[in-house]
Amino acid sequence: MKTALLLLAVAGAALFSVASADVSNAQKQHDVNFLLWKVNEHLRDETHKGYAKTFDPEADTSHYSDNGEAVHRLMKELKDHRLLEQKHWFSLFNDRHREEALMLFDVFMHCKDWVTGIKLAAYFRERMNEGEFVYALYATIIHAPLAEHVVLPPLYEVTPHLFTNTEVIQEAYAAKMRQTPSKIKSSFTGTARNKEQRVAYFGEDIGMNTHHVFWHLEFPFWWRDSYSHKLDRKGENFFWVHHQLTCRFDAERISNYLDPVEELQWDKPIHDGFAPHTSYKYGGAFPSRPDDVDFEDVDGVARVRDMIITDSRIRDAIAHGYIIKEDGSHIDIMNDRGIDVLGDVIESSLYSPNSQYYGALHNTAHIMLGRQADPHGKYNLPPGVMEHFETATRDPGFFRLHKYMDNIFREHKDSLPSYTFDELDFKGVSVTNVAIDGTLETYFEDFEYSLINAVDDTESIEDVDIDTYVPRLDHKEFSYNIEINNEKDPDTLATIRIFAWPHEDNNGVDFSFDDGRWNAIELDRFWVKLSAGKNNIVCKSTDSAVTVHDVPSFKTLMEKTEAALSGGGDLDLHDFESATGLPNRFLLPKGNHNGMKFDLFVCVTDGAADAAIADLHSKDEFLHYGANGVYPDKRPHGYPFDRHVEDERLFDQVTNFHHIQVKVFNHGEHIHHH
Ligand SMILES: [Cu+2]
Repeated sequence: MKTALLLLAVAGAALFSVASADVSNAQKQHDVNFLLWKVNEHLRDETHKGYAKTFDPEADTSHYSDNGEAVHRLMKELKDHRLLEQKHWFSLFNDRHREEALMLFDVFMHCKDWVTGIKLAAYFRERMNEGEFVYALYATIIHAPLAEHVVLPPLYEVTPHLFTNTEVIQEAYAAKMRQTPSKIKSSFTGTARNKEQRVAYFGEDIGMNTHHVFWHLEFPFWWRDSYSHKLDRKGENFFWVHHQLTCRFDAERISNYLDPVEELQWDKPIHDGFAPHTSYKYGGAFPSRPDDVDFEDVDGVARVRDMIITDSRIRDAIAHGYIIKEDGSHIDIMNDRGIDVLGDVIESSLYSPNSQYYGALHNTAHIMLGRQADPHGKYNLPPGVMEHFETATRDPGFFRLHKYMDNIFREHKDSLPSYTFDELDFKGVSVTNVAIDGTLETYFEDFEYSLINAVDDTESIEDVDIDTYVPRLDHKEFSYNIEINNEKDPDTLATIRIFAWPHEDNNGVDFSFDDGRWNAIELDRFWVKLSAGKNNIVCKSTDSAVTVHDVPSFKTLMEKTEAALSGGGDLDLHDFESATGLPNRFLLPKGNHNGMKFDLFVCVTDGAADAAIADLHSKDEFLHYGANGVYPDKRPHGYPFDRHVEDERLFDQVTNFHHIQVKVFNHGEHIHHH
């Protein structure tokens, strides 16, 4: 049985915190469905329409935990006509856009009951920019205790423009005009002449894009604890989620006989250009970037020189082993906690102890890279793909930028002492065998999603089905079969950590142990209670704690909700409540025809010492990366491979670790449904 990597807080102080037992989960799901359905059109639910027309948000401030302070602020902006117009692009990295979206989020978070929340949502949906509205509502549903059981519809069906190629969207508009049901084929952006195209299935995967958006929604850089609570280990999570993307992307590249990613450098050309083939719903096409352009200063954002200064201040902190706070005092980073502070500094989030001095390397870098097509604003181009979490990973520059930051993190991790035998040893527990049941094999399968929310329509004409299908990487099911001998007491709590890394690079040269372990991909992490003597633990790939399953389609979600509402039945969508995690389909890198070699490690450590919360084993929640509460594992992410390894023989001597070599195959299988 799995234990949560993160547990939900039982109660929250702020938004929607008063339990309203009179509103069923099905009703809540209905409300959210209809608030997100065709967000660029007017509301379609009759009750919501009524709210939008007649509700006065400021009339009764007893519904708000802040006496209506947040709602007065937003209403003043609205009445003064200062808010961003509708039918205009929205970017979270635009300071004013973000400010407006967060004003709405703030209103929601101070609302004490569900019905008032829905009245507000209906009211502002008809009046605020659609992008701001969607962002604020998603953030609210994720963080608001009262919205706990609500499932957010797949983002690629709510705002399909940010996930779907322009050519496909154009065909969808044509199909709508002709009222012809259509299934349109989606292809990745480049051609075979572009080697980067071989790994486009990774960066352009709609599930991967959604994962990236959700992670940044769970751990927003703009988060203030006054919204409700502290986001535990936010900075370290920032490092870890992007580190895993970096390692996984490199494993995909090796699978496809490509060199690992090279890091971006501010004073060197950006080697790979990018043509996004993606357009805003409003505001034209995402800008392209040719190959080998030099970084230019971006007016109103930063000079290249500023980036280099920020970079060297951060590297100085790593070399010194401390961060200088705004008041001049020091925070020691030469310990397990250091990575968390450094993550806050590098992103930077509002948790950064000194953004005045250390800047906002990651966020500014995203904008810098996003603007290289029009750095001086001469052509009035909208923001680039790097300025949206939905689209950023499409650009190969994203992974180069993150490799650059990952190397800064590595500089810090490498400055910490290696783990010793005594630290790693779990005396009395040994892993006697590890085997894989089944084969490690990947394939592609077409996946269909609806574009109905991409196109304009009128209420008087019936919808026709307009779908697109796109190949997605997936793998066959397998299990880890782990034999553990326990000489300690029965019921000994143990943490099981499973990692794998590519054994050799694309030229067939073996990675050193120290480089290999830095590239380790986390496959699973969970807690078990060991019986005395022999234990045989079988753990399925489908249950991995680092992955999530596909959320049902928007249409299915609506059908299930309406059926539950009219039949009074239960709406059981529990499995989909957290969408934060890599798609389970991506658990294994693609591999190749000959079988790509991986070193797979199973590490069993002392669960009682690792646990940050009590009763770890009995918790059945499954909220990986989640946000509300304490992270259950005290160890740093990546433990025990997060620190540099001086002598790899140690990892053979520790009997509670076990290592096997496996191969991941891909035989070119592609399952079509058309
Ligand atoms: Cu990111």
